Amino acid sequence: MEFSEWYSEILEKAGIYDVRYPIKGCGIYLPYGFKIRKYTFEIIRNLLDKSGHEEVLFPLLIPENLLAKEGEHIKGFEDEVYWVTHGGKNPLDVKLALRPTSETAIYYMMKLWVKVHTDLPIKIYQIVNTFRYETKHTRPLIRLREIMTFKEAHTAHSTKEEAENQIKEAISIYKKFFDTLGIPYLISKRPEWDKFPGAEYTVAFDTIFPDGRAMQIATVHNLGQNFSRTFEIIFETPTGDKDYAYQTCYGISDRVIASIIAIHGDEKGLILPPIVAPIQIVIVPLIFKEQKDLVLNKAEEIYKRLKDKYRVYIDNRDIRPGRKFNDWEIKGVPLRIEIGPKDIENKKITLFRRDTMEKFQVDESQLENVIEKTLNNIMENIKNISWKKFENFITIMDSLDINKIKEILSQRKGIILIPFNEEIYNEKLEEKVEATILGETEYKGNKYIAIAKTY
Ligand code: P5A
Repeated sequence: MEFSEWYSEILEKAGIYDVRYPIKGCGIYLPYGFKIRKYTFEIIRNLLDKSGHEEVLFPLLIPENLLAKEGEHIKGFEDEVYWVTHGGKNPLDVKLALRPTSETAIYYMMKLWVKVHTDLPIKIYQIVNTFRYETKHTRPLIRLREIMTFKEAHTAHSTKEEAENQIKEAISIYKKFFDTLGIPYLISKRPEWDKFPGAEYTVAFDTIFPDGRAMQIATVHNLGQNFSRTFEIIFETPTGDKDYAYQTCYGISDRVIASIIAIHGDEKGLILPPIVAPIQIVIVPLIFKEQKDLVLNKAEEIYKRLKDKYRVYIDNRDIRPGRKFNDWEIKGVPLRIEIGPKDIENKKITLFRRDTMEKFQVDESQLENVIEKTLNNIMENIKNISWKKFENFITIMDSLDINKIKEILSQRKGIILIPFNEEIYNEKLEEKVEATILGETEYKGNKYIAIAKTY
């Protein structure tokens, strides 16, 4: 089955996201999808909180004069901004933008917060919805017009070095985040023509979807003093001079959820990393008439043993076990416990793991140990598989061969790495290969230009 068809089907069948809302690029997180989102963004929240970031919440509306203040920035976004022009029937004095991102809102306030070097650094983030009138083909959770889960971090520092170190910290946070989810990535420095509007440079994380196309899943931007000059974020240095703050920002979005789905899933449905699975263990009682109570009591007993440590659910529906198995396989529940009269008699429990589709028995007394090991093992396994697939999608070439590149990109796709060479590193190359230059990257110790068909 073609990837995009599989993807649409899984969003619906697993109860993740409903695309039928009557606005293009906007959809609904259903309860199961919402929980995946919640656990996923809890991971990044923890990583940010632990590294000295503080969560804030800014207004959705940005007055036109603020949004337009930084020249490059507004040039980059002007075609994508939604405008609020009226309050009821009255035209507004100042048009208000629905934030496409929040630099201008946040940096206006930072000017008020920063006076001396001791007010720095500031490291804040918010998880909010943003709006971009995307003109490219919209796709659920991938290219949204209302980006429902936009995690944006913004920092300000008193030296250039500190801002540079912040970029390193942001990259290491995102690495940990994607590693925790088993999402493989290539990190590259975007070319000049593709950097974030208003940034000095942009570093991006790209993963590869099953159809071989690259997907930008995170970006980290060094803003230098561009915005601080425009927004007059000025501080007094230890020697009594004045300087503009050095700034960075970095963001991820719902694309992370799309990646979890796309990268780990198989033809049967989702395979969720246990850490984000809304249900980590489902208990399915195999009910036969005479022993109904015996089985249900056992299921309840096992549930009680596990519920404090795991997200467990007993599926008591009055339908055939086969249907239940199928439902939970589509939903990607990592581990299933089957409880039947025979097993109870033998003091055994039957486990099934979604990633390998293996069924095996354990002694009842060993249940907790085995579950802990198996869930860890599932995570390791899906991470290894996804990195293997990713690496199979990487083609290293020892020289620039336009025809070969085009051929690979039209068939297997993936990411092509060609040796870095300043002379060929320009927008013309994109036209020649009819693909996107992701940027310059280091791969296994060598420097390359990364090229791919992208989303
Ligand atoms: C960094 C955070 C920014 O907006 N400002 C604050 C900076 N960078 S960005 O690259 O433009 O966006 C950050 C990440 O958001 C994802 N993204 C999207 N996701 C879904 N739908 C969209 N229309 C969309 N546009 C951007 C990308 O993962 C991007 O890296």
